[in-house]
Amino acid sequence: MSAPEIHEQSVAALIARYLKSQGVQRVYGLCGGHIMPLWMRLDAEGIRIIDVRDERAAVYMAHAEADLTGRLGVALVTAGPGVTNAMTGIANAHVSRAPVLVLPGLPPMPQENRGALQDIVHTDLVRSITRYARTVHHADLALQEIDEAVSRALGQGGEPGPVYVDFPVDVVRARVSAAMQMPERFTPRAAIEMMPDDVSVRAAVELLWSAKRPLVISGRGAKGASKELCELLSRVGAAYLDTGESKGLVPESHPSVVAAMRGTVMQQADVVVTVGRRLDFQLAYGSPAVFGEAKFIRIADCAAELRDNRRGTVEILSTGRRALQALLEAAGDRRSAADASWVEGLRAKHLERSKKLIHSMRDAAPGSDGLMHPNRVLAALRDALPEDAVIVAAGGDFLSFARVVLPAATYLDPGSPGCIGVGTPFGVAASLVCPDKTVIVATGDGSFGFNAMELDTAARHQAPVLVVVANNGSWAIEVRDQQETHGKVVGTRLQFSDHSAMARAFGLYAERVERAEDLEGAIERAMANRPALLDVLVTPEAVSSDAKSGLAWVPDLQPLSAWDEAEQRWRSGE
Ligand SMILES: Cc1ncc(C[n+]2csc(CCOP(=O)(O)OP(=O)(O)O)c2C)c(N)n1
Ligand SMILES: [Mg+2]
Repeated sequence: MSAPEIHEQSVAALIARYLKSQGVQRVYGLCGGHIMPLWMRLDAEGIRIIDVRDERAAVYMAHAEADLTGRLGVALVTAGPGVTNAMTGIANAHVSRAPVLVLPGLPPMPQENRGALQDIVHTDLVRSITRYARTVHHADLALQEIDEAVSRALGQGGEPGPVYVDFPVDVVRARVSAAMQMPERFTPRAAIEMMPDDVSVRAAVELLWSAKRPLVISGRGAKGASKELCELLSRVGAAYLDTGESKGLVPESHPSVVAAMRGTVMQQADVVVTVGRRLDFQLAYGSPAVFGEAKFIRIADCAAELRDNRRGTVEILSTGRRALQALLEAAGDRRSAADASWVEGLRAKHLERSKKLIHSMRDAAPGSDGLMHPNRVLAALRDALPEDAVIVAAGGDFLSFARVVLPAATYLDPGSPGCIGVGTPFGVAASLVCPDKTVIVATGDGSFGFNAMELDTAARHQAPVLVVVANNGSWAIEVRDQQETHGKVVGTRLQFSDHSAMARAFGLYAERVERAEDLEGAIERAMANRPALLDVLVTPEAVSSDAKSGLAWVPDLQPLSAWDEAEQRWRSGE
């Protein structure tokens, strides 16, 4: 018997129409019989299928799409190994709180638990790394289930993040009764905005406007609140630190930006406001060992960002933008007690350090191996990139260098999950989502290897991305840790492989760059011929700030050596 036709009223057709009604334009996936009915119906609805070379990359791409658009990202993966391959992507989205819908297939129900092809109980695997993980056994419930999953992914009523709904393929082919195709299911929900309560807002204003050394730190939950954030910083006269989750919200020209004084400002602030930001390892878990006696004001639209690690003197459960608006309104023209000279002093030092760094990058000395310093590559990229470029950074040492110096109006990196292979998939998706912007991936060679095959996806879909590989022939940050902590280098060196040859094999424009003086021309040619790759030889001897800080050896109490020592002293009552 030949395979049945996929009917207009089938679960597959209705899910495709549902996704279309939600504004989904692209789905990232890797084919397989268990998902083919849905795949074909998505195509029939005009939803573009970006077919990738590993399911993990499909989820990374859906994640990047979600981060860049603020809307749902969708990945379609087949049963069994399709799902297990996707799991790193799902876990990454889980920690990053990215709204991603993962749609896999399952063997038909009559073959369940009989040793069917690709038969694994997926939901048990993904439950702990998703907001919702269900198998749908009845066609009539398909729309309801997927609608619930999408709402949860978008954080409507909880923390946003990945969700998972799978369907045995016989259910995907089955028809949904006309009655259960309720039109309400196809109406996209408006984004839910949570308003802050007046009592908390007044308490926050009292605390913040009385602070002498106020500091504001933003994260995921501050997205969309750029205007309000800038206004609050100006009105309060606060210092500001961004984090990878929310780069670009406050322009570098704003007098509150003191990024190069991160450590100092964290120690000196007396009131710290977190806007949609977890106090995770990047912020020393908010520990008094690092933040001293500072009081916290926590603003967030979900529990994870509201009170993790430190309670706030004031905690405001609200959409970030709404809370900031309410603070500004409640404060009226009240004068801030902030010590203007404190912020001005930090800002002056920040500018001095940043200027010095940018200036010195161009002349950064090569290693004893004669290979150029990674900062030479980054300086050349800085010069060539438009201000609104989308930057994707990944790597060990190279991420540490790139994070600090590349312009970051829009910026993606492995974030707190530290998932270093995301570069190329994030970049491919970004270049499809933002075709009018220049998208570059700045990646270490080790990190690049994980998903290097996605160059093929870039070529097939003509995704106009430029991948720049900092080729130091090693997992350099780990090499240094071995040298300094263990006195022996083992299993951390790679080859100086020719990644440009590999890229050309997939049909990309690519060059290998060995000398600093060739960078400018190579970048210009690559930019004009995207998708493109530059394989730039750099010295593994360059020591990044992450290497110096002790991040690589993973101290017991805190992520960085200095914070770890401070934490030990504080805990022992010294
Ligand atoms: C998936 C994953 N595997 C391993 C690690 C550990 N790790 C962190 S940085 C790093 C080295 C990265 O090497 P590369 O991308 O070449 O950058 P480099 O340090 O050489 O500049 C490794 C192995 C990780 N964070 N994530
Ligand atoms: Mg490397």
